[in-house]
Amino acid sequence: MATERTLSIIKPDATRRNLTGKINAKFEEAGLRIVAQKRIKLSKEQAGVFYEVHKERPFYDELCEFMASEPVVVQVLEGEGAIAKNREVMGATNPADAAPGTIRAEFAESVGENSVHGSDAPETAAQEIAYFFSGLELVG
Ligand code: YYY
Ligand code: MG
Repeated sequence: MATERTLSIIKPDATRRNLTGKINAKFEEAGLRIVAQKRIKLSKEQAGVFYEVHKERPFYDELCEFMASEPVVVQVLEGEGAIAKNREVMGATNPADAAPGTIRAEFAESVGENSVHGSDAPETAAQEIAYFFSGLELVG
Protein backbone atom coordinates (compact mmCIF):
# COMPACT_ATOMS: atom_id res chain seq x y z
CA MET A 1 0.00 0.00 0.00
CA ALA A 2 1.21 3.52 -0.78
CA THR A 3 2.25 6.18 1.69
CA GLU A 4 -0.64 8.60 2.09
CA ARG A 5 -1.47 11.78 3.96
CA THR A 6 -4.77 12.52 5.62
CA LEU A 7 -6.28 15.49 7.45
CA SER A 8 -7.17 14.95 11.09
CA ILE A 9 -8.92 17.33 13.49
CA ILE A 10 -8.96 16.95 17.26
CA LYS A 11 -12.36 18.50 17.97
CA PRO A 12 -13.43 20.97 20.70
CA ASP A 13 -14.82 18.32 23.09
CA ALA A 14 -11.36 16.70 23.15
CA THR A 15 -9.17 19.83 23.33
CA ARG A 16 -11.41 21.06 26.19
CA ARG A 17 -10.71 17.87 28.17
CA ASN A 18 -6.92 17.95 27.50
CA LEU A 19 -7.06 14.77 25.40
CA THR A 20 -4.71 15.92 22.62
CA GLY A 21 -1.75 13.90 23.94
CA LYS A 22 -3.75 10.70 24.47
CA ILE A 23 -5.27 10.96 20.98
CA ASN A 24 -1.88 11.64 19.38
CA ALA A 25 -0.47 8.59 21.18
CA LYS A 26 -3.15 6.44 19.50
CA PHE A 27 -2.15 7.77 16.08
CA GLU A 28 1.56 7.22 16.70
CA GLU A 29 1.02 3.72 18.14
CA ALA A 30 -0.86 2.86 14.92
CA GLY A 31 2.15 3.94 12.83
CA LEU A 32 0.75 7.29 11.75
CA ARG A 33 3.32 10.10 11.75
CA ILE A 34 2.14 13.62 12.66
CA VAL A 35 3.87 15.64 9.90
CA ALA A 36 2.06 18.94 10.58
CA GLN A 37 -0.02 20.20 13.48
CA LYS A 38 -1.45 23.47 14.78
CA ARG A 39 -4.04 24.66 17.29
CA ILE A 40 -6.54 27.12 15.82
CA LYS A 41 -9.95 28.56 16.62
CA LEU A 42 -12.36 28.24 13.69
CA SER A 43 -15.12 30.74 13.02
CA LYS A 44 -18.55 29.25 12.41
CA GLU A 45 -18.20 30.31 8.76
CA GLN A 46 -14.84 28.50 8.38
CA ALA A 47 -16.34 25.38 9.97
CA GLY A 48 -19.27 25.72 7.56
CA VAL A 49 -16.99 25.74 4.53
CA PHE A 50 -15.08 22.74 5.85
CA TYR A 51 -18.29 20.74 6.37
CA GLU A 52 -20.06 22.11 3.27
CA VAL A 53 -20.76 18.57 2.03
CA HIS A 54 -23.18 18.19 4.98
CA LYS A 55 -24.98 21.52 4.53
CA GLU A 56 -28.39 19.96 3.79
CA ARG A 57 -28.22 17.63 6.79
CA PRO A 58 -30.30 18.41 9.90
CA PHE A 59 -27.21 18.46 12.14
CA TYR A 60 -25.21 20.96 10.01
CA ASP A 61 -25.87 24.12 12.03
CA GLU A 62 -25.19 22.44 15.36
CA LEU A 63 -22.04 20.82 13.94
CA CYS A 64 -20.68 24.21 12.78
CA GLU A 65 -21.51 25.83 16.16
CA PHE A 66 -19.72 23.00 17.95
CA MET A 67 -16.61 23.12 15.72
CA ALA A 68 -16.34 26.87 16.41
CA SER A 69 -17.02 26.61 20.14
CA GLU A 70 -13.42 26.05 21.30
CA PRO A 71 -10.00 25.64 19.67
CA VAL A 72 -9.27 22.57 17.57
CA VAL A 73 -5.98 20.90 16.64
CA VAL A 74 -5.66 20.37 12.89
CA GLN A 75 -3.02 17.94 11.77
CA VAL A 76 -1.67 15.98 8.83
CA LEU A 77 -1.04 12.29 9.44
CA GLU A 78 1.22 10.28 7.15
CA GLY A 79 1.74 6.55 6.73
CA GLU A 80 0.97 3.42 4.76
CA GLY A 81 -2.72 3.59 3.85
CA ALA A 82 -3.06 6.53 6.26
CA ILE A 83 -6.62 7.44 5.27
CA ALA A 84 -8.12 4.04 6.09
CA LYS A 85 -5.79 3.47 9.03
CA ASN A 86 -6.83 6.75 10.61
CA ARG A 87 -10.54 5.94 10.14
CA GLU A 88 -9.86 2.60 11.85
CA VAL A 89 -8.13 4.22 14.84
CA MET A 90 -10.94 6.82 15.08
CA GLY A 91 -13.78 4.26 15.20
CA ALA A 92 -17.37 4.67 13.98
CA THR A 93 -18.99 8.13 13.86
CA ASN A 94 -21.38 7.21 16.68
CA PRO A 95 -19.32 6.21 19.74
CA ALA A 96 -22.02 3.67 20.64
CA ASP A 97 -21.00 1.77 17.49
CA ALA A 98 -17.24 2.32 17.78
CA ALA A 99 -15.01 -0.72 18.33
CA PRO A 100 -13.32 -1.03 21.74
CA GLY A 101 -9.95 0.71 21.91
CA THR A 102 -10.77 3.24 19.21
CA ILE A 103 -10.56 6.97 19.93
CA ARG A 104 -14.30 7.49 19.68
CA ALA A 105 -15.08 4.44 21.86
CA GLU A 106 -12.74 5.75 24.56
CA PHE A 107 -13.25 9.50 24.37
CA ALA A 108 -16.26 10.65 22.32
CA GLU A 109 -19.17 12.16 24.22
CA SER A 110 -21.89 11.69 21.58
CA VAL A 111 -22.39 11.30 17.82
CA GLY A 112 -22.08 15.08 17.46
CA GLU A 113 -19.21 15.62 19.88
CA ASN A 114 -17.08 12.73 18.75
CA SER A 115 -13.54 13.98 19.42
CA VAL A 116 -11.94 13.57 15.97
CA HIS A 117 -12.36 14.16 12.26
CA GLY A 118 -10.56 12.16 9.57
CA SER A 119 -10.66 12.52 5.78
CA ASP A 120 -12.59 9.75 4.02
CA ALA A 121 -10.86 9.46 0.61
CA PRO A 122 -7.72 10.60 -1.25
CA GLU A 123 -9.56 13.50 -2.97
CA THR A 124 -11.09 14.84 0.24
CA ALA A 125 -7.78 14.38 2.08
CA ALA A 126 -5.95 16.54 -0.50
CA GLN A 127 -8.68 19.17 -0.39
CA GLU A 128 -8.88 19.26 3.42
CA ILE A 129 -5.09 19.42 3.87
CA ALA A 130 -4.94 22.36 1.45
CA TYR A 131 -7.74 24.10 3.39
CA PHE A 132 -5.58 24.29 6.55
CA PHE A 133 -1.92 23.98 5.52
CA SER A 134 0.38 25.64 3.02
CA GLY A 135 3.08 23.62 1.24
CA LEU A 136 5.71 25.31 3.44
CA GLU A 137 4.09 23.88 6.58
CA LEU A 138 4.28 20.32 5.31
CA VAL A 139 7.65 18.85 6.17
CA GLY A 140 8.30 15.17 5.43
O1 YYY B 1 -16.66 11.16 8.84
P1 YYY B 1 -17.33 11.12 10.20
O2 YYY B 1 -16.90 12.27 11.09
O3 YYY B 1 -17.20 9.78 10.88
O4 YYY B 1 -18.93 11.29 9.97
P2 YYY B 1 -19.75 12.12 8.87
O5 YYY B 1 -20.91 11.27 8.47
O6 YYY B 1 -18.84 12.64 7.79
O7 YYY B 1 -20.33 13.35 9.70
C1 YYY B 1 -19.52 14.47 10.02
C2 YYY B 1 -19.81 14.88 11.43
O8 YYY B 1 -21.15 15.31 11.54
C3 YYY B 1 -19.68 13.77 12.48
O9 YYY B 1 -18.35 13.53 12.87
C4 YYY B 1 -20.53 14.32 13.58
C5 YYY B 1 -21.66 15.03 12.86
N1 YYY B 1 -22.86 14.18 12.76
C6 YYY B 1 -23.90 14.42 13.65
O10 YYY B 1 -23.82 15.34 14.47
N2 YYY B 1 -25.03 13.62 13.61
C7 YYY B 1 -25.11 12.63 12.72
N3 YYY B 1 -26.21 11.87 12.69
C8 YYY B 1 -24.06 12.37 11.80
C9 YYY B 1 -22.94 13.16 11.86
MG1 MG C 1 -16.86 12.45 7.24
